[in-house]
Amino acid sequence: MARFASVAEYSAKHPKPADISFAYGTAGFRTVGSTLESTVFRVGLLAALRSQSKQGRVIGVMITASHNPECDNGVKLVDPMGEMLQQSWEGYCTRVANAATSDELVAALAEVAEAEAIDADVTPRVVYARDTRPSGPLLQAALEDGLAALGTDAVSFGVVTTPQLHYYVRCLNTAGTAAAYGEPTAEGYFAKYAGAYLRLVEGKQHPSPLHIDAANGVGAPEVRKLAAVAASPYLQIEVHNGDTGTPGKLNSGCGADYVKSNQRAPAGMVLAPGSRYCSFDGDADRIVYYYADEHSTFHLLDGDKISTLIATYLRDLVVAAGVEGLQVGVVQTAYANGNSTSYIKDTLRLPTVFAKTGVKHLHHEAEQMNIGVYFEANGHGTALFSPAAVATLRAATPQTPAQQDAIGRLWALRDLINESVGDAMSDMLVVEAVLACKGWTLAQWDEAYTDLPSRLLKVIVQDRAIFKTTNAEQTLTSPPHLQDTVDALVARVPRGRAFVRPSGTEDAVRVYAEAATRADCDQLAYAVAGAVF
Ligand code: NG1
Ligand code: ZN
Repeated sequence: MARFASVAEYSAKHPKPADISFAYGTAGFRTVGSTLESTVFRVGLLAALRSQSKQGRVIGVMITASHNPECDNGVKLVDPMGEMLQQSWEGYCTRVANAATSDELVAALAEVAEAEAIDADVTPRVVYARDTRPSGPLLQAALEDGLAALGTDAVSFGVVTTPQLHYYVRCLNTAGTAAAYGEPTAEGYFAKYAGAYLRLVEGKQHPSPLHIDAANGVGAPEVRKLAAVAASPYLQIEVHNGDTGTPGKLNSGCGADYVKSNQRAPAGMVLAPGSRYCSFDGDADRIVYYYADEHSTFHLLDGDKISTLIATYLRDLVVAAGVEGLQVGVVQTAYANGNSTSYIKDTLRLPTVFAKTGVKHLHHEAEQMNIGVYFEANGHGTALFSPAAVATLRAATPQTPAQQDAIGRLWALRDLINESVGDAMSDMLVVEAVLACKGWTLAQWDEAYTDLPSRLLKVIVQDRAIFKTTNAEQTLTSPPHLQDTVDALVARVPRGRAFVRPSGTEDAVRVYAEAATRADCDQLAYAVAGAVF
């Protein structure tokens, strides 16, 4: 197997820990950073094979553990259009990561090469980046060995956000085509999004400064660069939790996941009534907004609120544009608050579907729509314009200045949205633009609907593999009869809803419940958790 001749030698530098098995899940590989060296090395090998299987198109590798604690790390592959790795390759990743010896590793690689009929003469092309985690440099070095072992043409983008890497991959693979996405450089990224934002807000009132909790992660320096490129009174930001240099601070008591899970302001931020606040997560692919009312009560505007805001604005523009054939739809997961779903269906009158947890599933559903908005409740999402929608817009002939304005805004919104993946910076600009266009405060945005009280619990079980679901993860098919118990508990509570699913990123089972009142909701959540345990 001449093509893998160097693998054993490189692999000896990155031995697999004997007692750990790795699994490529919803977020790639993710676990304690110090245990991941062999896995990241092997992801380098897989990225090279993936690129060869795509005739040398550029594949991305991102080293990050997102909102997880600083000691964790992770790695995931990015496919040519900037989307998550095709699901059929996840099994290869898991097999290759778990090969016990160099011989087994080479055999596992050979199996992939054969199954995918990979042409060894194609030069693999890979780009990679990492977040600010302390384990990042060592893992990056392991990745570089994996890439070198297969003679990869590889380029590092250094320390950037996850969505920036996705953007670069898409730009590189679409350069020179009709679908060219942008310049594959930091300048290109900032210029594209800042430019589209300024087109949308021009002539509107200047917004007050936006306070950003950057989770002490890579979003902090990057959003400062974005604001500098925009250099405009329309984008005044104040970055909080922007310390990427002090060990232990990443995601600690701050960031989008903390704010969403705890329903409270992050460390280091005192909310002044009337001001606007948002939090990124550690790799800046999630965002949530929040504010304090005049009684200093905290209000969260999560992914569901962001998705309904964007869907509302898109729907308004589609109507104003007077163009036949454009249709906005919304994709949610079972974690979407029940009142957001009712609002989309009954008030906005837009089609909505549920997908399984994990953005790749939402992305896939949104691709089936004409204009698809998708968000997880935790703030991870974006919107997609289908080729059909783009063709319709291109062919549109406005009859009035108002129609022309609406069509121009739809184009600007499309440019402002990172279509490859959910992106905190791009989503932030979309929200800011919609608020500026509507002249809304966060409280006015929040008026659309009131969240039902909800509770998310994590239950540690002996074997989460016995928990199997169907119906976009809302119904258990195993263990036997547990779903009947959940149904009976739900039936007792007005507006009750609950489901149980195994986590794809942690060794735990998640229980979600909502109900008309906080007391009923909590009682339901704990009763279901008790049944699971
Ligand atoms: P799991 O661990 O499968 O629940 C979590 C999030 C997902 C998604 C992934 C990837 C919740 C309840 N779950 O998945 O939405 O973001 O991590 O990061 O927020
Ligand atoms: Zn993230």
